[in-house]
Amino acid sequence: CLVKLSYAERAGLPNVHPLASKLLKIMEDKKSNLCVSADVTNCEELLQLADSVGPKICMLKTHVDILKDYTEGFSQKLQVLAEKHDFLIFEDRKFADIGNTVKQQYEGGLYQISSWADIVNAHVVPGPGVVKGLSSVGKALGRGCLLIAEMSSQGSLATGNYRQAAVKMAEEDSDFVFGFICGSAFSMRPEFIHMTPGVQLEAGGDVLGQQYTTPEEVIYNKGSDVIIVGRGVLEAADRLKAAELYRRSGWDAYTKRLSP
Ligand code: 6AU
Repeated sequence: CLVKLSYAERAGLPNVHPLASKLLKIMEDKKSNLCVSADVTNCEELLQLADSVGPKICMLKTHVDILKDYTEGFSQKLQVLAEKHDFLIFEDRKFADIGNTVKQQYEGGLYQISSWADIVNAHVVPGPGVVKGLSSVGKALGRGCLLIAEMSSQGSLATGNYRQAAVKMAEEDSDFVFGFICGSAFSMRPEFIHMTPGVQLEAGGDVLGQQYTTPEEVIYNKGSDVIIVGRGVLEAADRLKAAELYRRSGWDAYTKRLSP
C-alpha cells in the first residue's frame, strides 16, 4: 500500500506516536528522508560526521558497540549535535532476547542506551516480551522502537508470516513501537514509519551478503519512508556531498510518490 499522505499530514494523525510525529515534522522541515548510518569506529570521527551531515539528515544511526573509544562524554556531545541540527538518534542495537535481559541491555551496562538514543530497534523472534522489556524502560522516557520485519541481507529468514508477526507486535504495543525496518511498506496504518537499509545510488551488494537498491526504488516503488545509508556516504571522497545526493534522491522519490 503506497502512502499518499505527506509526512506533515501523517505527523498530525490522531494515533501517531509523539516521536514518530516529531520525526515526520523534521523530515518535512528539512526536506530529508535520509538516515545516515554512522558506522565508524572512533568517537571523534563520528561526531565530525554528525556535525557535517547534520543539516542533510532526519536521523543519525549508530552502532555504539563498534566504537573503540566510547565514553559517556561522547553520547552527551552527540545529543548536543542532534539538538543543533535537529535530527533524531537511532542506536541500531537489534535487541533480541527475553524481556528481562533486553531491559538491562537497554538501560545499563557501559552504554546506557536509553539515556541518549531516541530510537532503538528489536528483532521479533523472541515474541512480545522483547518489546515489553524495552518499553518498561523507554516508554516513560518518551523513547520509541522499530521492529525488524525484514532484512536486507541475502538469505534472510525474515519472510512471509514473520513480517505479519512483526506487524501484530507493533500494533499491540503502539505506545512504544512506531515503525519497522523493512524492504517495503506493508502496514495499513499511515502512523507507522517504514525505514529501509541496503540503499545505494546503484543496485548491487557487498561480499558479505548485503543487498542494495536505490532511493527511487525504496521510496517511490516500495513506498518506504526513510532510506538508511551507510557506506554510500561513508566511502565517498566527499561525505557531505554524498549525503546531499542521497537526500535529494530520496526527497525527489517522495515528491514523485505524492504527485497525482
Ligand atoms: O549502507 P551500509 O550497507 O553500509 O549499512 C547498512 C546499515 C548497517 C546495518 O547494520 C543496517 O544498516 N541494517 C539494518 C538495520 C538498520 O537494522 C537491517 C538490515 O536488514 N540491513 C542493514 O544493513 O549499519
